[in-house]
Amino acid sequence: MTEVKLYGYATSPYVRKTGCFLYYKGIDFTHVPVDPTNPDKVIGFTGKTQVPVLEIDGEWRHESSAHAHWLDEMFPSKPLCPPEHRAKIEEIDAWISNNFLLSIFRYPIDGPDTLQFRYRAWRLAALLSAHTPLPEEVRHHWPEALREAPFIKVMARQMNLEESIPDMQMRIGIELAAHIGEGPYLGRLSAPTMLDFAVFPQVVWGYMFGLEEQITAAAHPTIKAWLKRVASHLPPNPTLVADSMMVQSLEGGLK
Ligand SMILES: N[C@@H](CCC(=O)N[C@@H](CS)C(=O)NCC(=O)O)C(=O)O
Repeated sequence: MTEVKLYGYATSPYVRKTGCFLYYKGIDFTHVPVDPTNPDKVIGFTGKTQVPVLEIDGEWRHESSAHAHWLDEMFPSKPLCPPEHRAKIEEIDAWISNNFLLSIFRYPIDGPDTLQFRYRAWRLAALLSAHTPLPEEVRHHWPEALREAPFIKVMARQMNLEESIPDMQMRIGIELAAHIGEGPYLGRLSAPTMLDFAVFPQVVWGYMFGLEEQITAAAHPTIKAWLKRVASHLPPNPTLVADSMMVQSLEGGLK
């Protein structure tokens, strides 16, 4: 039987994305948690500190979007990128990578040092600790650690920091709704693809794991209807965060 492993921490949107690819395809896999403060211990074999790492029968690869294509080669049923839609999928995937996913890291770059930011960062450290326990001292300084993370500083160079954070969030919400359009799935496609699974877990996980009170994006009727459709293809917790840390159900958030 094919052995599939996904190395990474669930606080990474890219790890959650590859995780949803696997869940959608119904592939049996092992999630191997990685401690972001000591990644070498588990993924030292890659020569890098980057997650996610997907391993299939001893061969491993980086890059979440590349994982979708590799999984389609290895497990063709339920394609994440059907060849007939490849051009459209690549175009929207570039928007997801260069706008939607990057925007998740904006707040630690130049957001104000509010109590809300600190609570969020501390909760992220708690969610990590459920898999790879972090020392109390490290957890306490997680807000500062996020602001100083070298890979987040690299991401900052790819963003337009002239645009205010509220304007960026508003623009990305509008662009997401436009990419869904009449649906039923992103790109107006008739079945879910890698695009839906790249976005979906990021929109819902904060509600499920104590980072936000509401699924904020679900305030938009087009996005809410799309979230319900995508959720129907995934397990109740498709995020890779430990079940024990769940505080609100996805089903409840989408009522
Ligand atoms: N383009 C990559 C981005 C992966 C990425 O940036 N992962 C972050 C975690 S969110 C990471 O591993 N950062 C630590 C590092 O690069 O050392 C992908 O899609 O897989």
